[in-house]
Amino acid sequence: MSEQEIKVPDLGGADEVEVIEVIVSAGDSVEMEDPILTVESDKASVELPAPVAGKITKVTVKVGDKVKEGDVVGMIEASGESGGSDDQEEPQQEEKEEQSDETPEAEAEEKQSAPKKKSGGSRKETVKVPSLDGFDNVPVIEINVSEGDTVEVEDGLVTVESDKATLEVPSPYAGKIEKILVKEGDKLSEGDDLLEMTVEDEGGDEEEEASSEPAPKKESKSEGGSGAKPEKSEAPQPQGSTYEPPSPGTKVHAGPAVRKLARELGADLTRVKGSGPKGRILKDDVHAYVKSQLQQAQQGGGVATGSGIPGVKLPDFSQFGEVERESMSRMMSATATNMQRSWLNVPHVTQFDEADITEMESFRKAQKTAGEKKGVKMTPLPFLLKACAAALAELPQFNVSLDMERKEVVRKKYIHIGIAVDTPNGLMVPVIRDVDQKGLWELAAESAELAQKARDKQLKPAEMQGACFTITSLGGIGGTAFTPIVNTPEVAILGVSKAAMKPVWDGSDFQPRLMLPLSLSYDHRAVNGADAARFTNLLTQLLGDIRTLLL
Ligand code: CAO
Repeated sequence: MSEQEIKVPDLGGADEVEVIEVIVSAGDSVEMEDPILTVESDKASVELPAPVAGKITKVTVKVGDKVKEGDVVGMIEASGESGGSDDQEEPQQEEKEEQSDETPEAEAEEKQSAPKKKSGGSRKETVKVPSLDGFDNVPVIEINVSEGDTVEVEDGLVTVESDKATLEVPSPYAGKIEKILVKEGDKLSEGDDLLEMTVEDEGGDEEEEASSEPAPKKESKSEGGSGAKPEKSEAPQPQGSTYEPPSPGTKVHAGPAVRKLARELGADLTRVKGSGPKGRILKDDVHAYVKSQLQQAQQGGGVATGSGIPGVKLPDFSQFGEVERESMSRMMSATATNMQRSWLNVPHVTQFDEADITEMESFRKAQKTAGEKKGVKMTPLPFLLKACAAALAELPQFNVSLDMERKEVVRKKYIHIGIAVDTPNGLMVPVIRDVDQKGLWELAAESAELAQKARDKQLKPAEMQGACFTITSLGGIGGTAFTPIVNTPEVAILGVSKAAMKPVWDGSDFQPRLMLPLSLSYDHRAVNGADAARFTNLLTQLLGDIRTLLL
């Protein structure tokens, strides 16, 4: 076991490059060639490999540091049989030197394949693979052009990827793609034929197009700041760390290992938010993105997730006045998610009606003394619970849930009803079981007890589960109507507003009647409008003559 320095190898001509990702930490075990760091020049993102298999004992650089060939970036304790450090480093170094020795030849070859001076007209050119930053036999992962396309100098032709870097081969000419000579998966080396082009000559004695400095066009270049010099200026070079995503114009800032991971997991990098320096996408970002997508898909039952609805962009509110921020409570954030899920998944319709509760209210008020004896307050809620239970029994299409994955309707043989309770911590919905089997006093006592438990944060999870339907009453507060959001996977919810005295025509006269506004929101996939009107109709009959609740 011997400790050795990890040095920056030949950087394919770049002088100084920036460390954009530190992949390992002290204590990590690595195999030979496992990536240690990612560095980025204005040409490419490259992962620096472990020179030997072993344990990292020290990392001496951090993100943002500039390094050059020969710099020590850390220490590694070589494991067992992988042998002496020098033996391991040497061949690699030689290999690199061989590659850099080849560079002048490559340059010469590129110059040969660069456009020649012409005095007008067009000519055929075979575009060859330029120097690939020392890489050989690298597979084509993407062909960015089609036959017949017109391209400009520097437009990306194909993307190749070694296990260390992703490189885009730019066009050395402006012209038309005649024939593509490679396909995805082909392995390319410097000098291989790539494609044939018809190149338009602008004529005159102008300089060769390809001799001009390639204009920066990729994110890794435009962000600059690396201080790395272009490898060569004579001919266009492969552009590193680029990937042409499906949506045109979207740029992705990620290293080869991250791209590889994203491809393996099927993640679209254009949708992943980078948390690295300059918004660079890291492996953790890809993992987090995939995890969130899976969670959303599971929670949403595969419906309406990934709907592509653009998020709401927030302005800088402080430009309008003083603001302060506070974290959402867990309950607020859970409610927000539930509301949004329901709103996006359920086609909502709200049916409005009014019930004449004049008699019901006289009866309720007459129970005041009895209530005091029992220690229970009789509010309109128990009557609403009883009426809804009767309506659910009469119109069982409201007592269902939809299983869209299996294309099944789940019919419930029980009647449990949730009641929305306004608490200082947010909205909670305890559930009263078997409402159809309980009397008004029992319902009054149970709803008061559950509402109190909700306010005291004493509800158990089981007390908030299993509802078939929900009642949300704002009657004690005010308002004439509202459009409640269905508490999925239920298919309907009854909103109740404040009862008010109104003149009601009885056929010969206007009579003062206490009218209770009802707002029934329903999932239009499960319930049709006629049934919704029947449901509220039935409620108004039951509440209008509470004797019918006994039938
Ligand atoms: N019209 C007129 N008065 C009404 C009424 C109505 N529809 N509903 C209740 N009232 C009266 C009650 O009779 C009571 O008056 P008295 O004290 O004079 O008898 C008063 O309003 C307060 O009632 P309450 O709210 O204490 O009791 P409740 O059984 O009607 O409601 C509960 C219980 C838990 C539903 C309620 O307290 C609550 O939290 N409501 C808010 C629910 C909510 O926030 N929904 C919105 C969800 S969507 O964001």
